[in-house]
Amino acid sequence: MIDIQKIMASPDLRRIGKVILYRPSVTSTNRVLFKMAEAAALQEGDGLAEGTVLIAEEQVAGRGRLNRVWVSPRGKGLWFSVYLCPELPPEKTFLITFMGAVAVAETVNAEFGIHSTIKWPNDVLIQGRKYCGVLTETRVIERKLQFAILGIGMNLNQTEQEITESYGPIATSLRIVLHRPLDMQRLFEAMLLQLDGYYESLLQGEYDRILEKWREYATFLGTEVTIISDDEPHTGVAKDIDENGGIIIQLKDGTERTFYSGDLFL
Ligand code: BT5
Repeated sequence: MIDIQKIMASPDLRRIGKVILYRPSVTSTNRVLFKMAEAAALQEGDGLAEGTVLIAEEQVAGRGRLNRVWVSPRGKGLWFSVYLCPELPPEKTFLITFMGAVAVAETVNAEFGIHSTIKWPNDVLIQGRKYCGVLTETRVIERKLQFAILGIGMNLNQTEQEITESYGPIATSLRIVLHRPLDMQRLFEAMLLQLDGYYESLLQGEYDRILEKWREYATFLGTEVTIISDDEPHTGVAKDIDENGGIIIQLKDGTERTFYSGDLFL
């Protein structure tokens, strides 16, 4: 369904997408690529080029944060992962997730002239409904990041019925928003180009470029939100993100609290 040779031959890609592995069906692209990266670290295999992408037509055990399920039906979306080895302090790996979300929002908005927004920490939404989730998994040894697997799942071609049957009105697909089926090849290629560009910024230490873009899309900043963290709801105004990607919320009693995990309700 996707001509990976054509993308790999693109002269514009520096790292991400120079090597693309394609599988009809996997458990989870994150899981499979993580295992490949571990094997490469132990030098069991032939090594793995930084920026290698693994894309699958379907995932039978796609996952979200906290081992939640990420539903990834065959041919209905882009389900892929990228192998990255940036020199980054472990507490800055949130930038990889942010970079992924920004690249998705930017690509989709430019391709289709629509307005994606980002919801902390890892969702991309249209009209308030989630069509993309990002999951970064890392291997850290002695406080050093060995590698990161950036996983991106984008709902493209599910119908309204298929989406609402699975998740209700909180989710959507680009097909629902655009009222037409999507050309995966074109979108995937455009996605990898954006990612490759932002990854170069990350490697150059241009964290502000990523953070500024992220804030631009994070339209919930400055609005009242509820975060459920450790099973406790907290309501207040989302002020900003801190230097380690935590969300700073001014609670109703006027105090500010920073959360590093949780689910945000807008
Ligand atoms: C995420 O987790 O949003 C991260 C999703 C990352 C998926 C990619 S696909 C390629 C790579 N390989 C993987 O195995 N994973 C990555 P989280 O914020 O925890 O959201 C998970 C929640 O989103 C679930 O509990 C469901 O409520 C909902 N959900 C599941 N599948 C969905 C889908 N296809 N579209 C929208 N929402 C979904």
